[in-house]
Amino acid sequence: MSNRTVITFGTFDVLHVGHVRVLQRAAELGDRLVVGVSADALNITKKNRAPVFTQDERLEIVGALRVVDAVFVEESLEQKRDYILEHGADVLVMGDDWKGKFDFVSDICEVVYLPRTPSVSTTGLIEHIANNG
Ligand code: C2G
Repeated sequence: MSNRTVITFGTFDVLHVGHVRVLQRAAELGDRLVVGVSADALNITKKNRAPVFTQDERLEIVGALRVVDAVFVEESLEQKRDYILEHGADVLVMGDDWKGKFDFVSDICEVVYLPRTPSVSTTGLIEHIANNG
């Protein structure tokens, strides 16, 4: 019997329907979904701003979703290979804004890029809330 583990990564700050859909579609590609939630420090280097919700809060929110079996902190983008091996992942799933970026692990697992949900983003939500508050 196959037991496919799917792994995906993200900040998942100000959780929205685009996040939920990518997680649902990732979960459908296997039997178990493990999610690396990016550390606050990683976000500050990557996006030059701290997330609205702390990494502990984001881990708690993502971990509470029915399709998610386990969560862990993603400390750095370069450690993808270690995380894949550590969690025994067979498939890495990312939204297609990352297309091609993680092909370097395709020797140890399948790499799948899923289409992003249009017209919704954490940045857009933050701006919307700031302008309409
Ligand atoms: N996503 C999506 N549709 C949107 C917004 C996001 O499908 N409208 C997907 C992204 O493509 C990604 C996941 O939701 O697969 C998480 O998105 P972010 O929280 O923006 O994650 P990011 O900051 O890109 O971090 O190692 C990878 C990084 O940690 C990814």
